[in-house]
Amino acid sequence: MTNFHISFGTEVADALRDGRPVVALESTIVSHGLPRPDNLLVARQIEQAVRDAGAVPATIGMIAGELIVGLDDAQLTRLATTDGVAKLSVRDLAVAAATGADGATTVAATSAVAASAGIGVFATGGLGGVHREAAQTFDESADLVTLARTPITVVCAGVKSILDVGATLERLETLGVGVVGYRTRRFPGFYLTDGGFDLDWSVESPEQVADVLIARERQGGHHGGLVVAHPLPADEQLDPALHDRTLADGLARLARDGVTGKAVTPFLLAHFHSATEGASLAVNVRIILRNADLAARIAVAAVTRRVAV
Ligand code: PSU
Ligand code: MN
Repeated sequence: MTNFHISFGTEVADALRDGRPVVALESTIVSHGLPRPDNLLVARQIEQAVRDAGAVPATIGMIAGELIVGLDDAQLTRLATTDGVAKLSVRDLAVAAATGADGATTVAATSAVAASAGIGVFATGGLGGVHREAAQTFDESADLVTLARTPITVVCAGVKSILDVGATLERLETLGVGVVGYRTRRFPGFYLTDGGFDLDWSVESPEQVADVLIARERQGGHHGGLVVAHPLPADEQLDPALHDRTLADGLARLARDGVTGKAVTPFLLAHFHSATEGASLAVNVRIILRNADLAARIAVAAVTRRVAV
């Protein structure tokens, strides 16, 4: 049963029918989060990382108004290389479908569609969150409120340090979204290993995440999303001094250029990629590939445990 009209890639449809592990992947990082031409290559590498760890990748996006779970290579190429691909949050999905748009799904939209399609694990880079200045602008990503009502496990490297990390953690708490560190009690800051805040819980293995998922299921239907925060090892993070300089400069440009709304996140990411001459891009790619690998191992463990219990 699905709430959206969804078309499935053949491989994903087969895997879901057979109860094999599947990992959802978003397309906004491909169309809006990473520069061309790397974006398409990285999109394929992410899928390969999921496969290498034993699961089937289901990259989600919209082609000519059709919501697709498991884009094929031609469709992925179209979203990665065409101008005018819309950035779709949950609220955009119906209008985009009705108008026949091409669109890439954010964490929020990907989570909603994946859960609706029966996929329980999702890998991304960093979650959207509360923007700095949100007290004035009210700019808080719909990723947060969507996770409050969507039963899915999102593997991410925390939230980007371009956001207000502390406020984001507070909102996740209010919204009832579970947050566990993967082998850490510190919430990661995406480019940075340590985002500066403590976590209440940590898990040690994919099997332990699977145990959490089984417990949630047995406790009934009141659970929404679960964030598995997976930091980069400290020796792989972006140089913190370079990070701080780039962020200060990016925020100043944001204010100067009057960038607002859904353009904020892509603007700051693009600024990082150009200002660090690719260093942040390399870090960004590492984050996503590591998260894809961990998400796949969680999906495998969840399938194995469920058969075992
Ligand atoms: N993290 C990344 N790159 C991205 C995003 C997150 O490393 O491109 C995208 C995700 O799709 C996320 C979105 O859902 O940015 C958040 O945008 P906004 O702040 O407008 O909600
Ligand atoms: Mn926003």
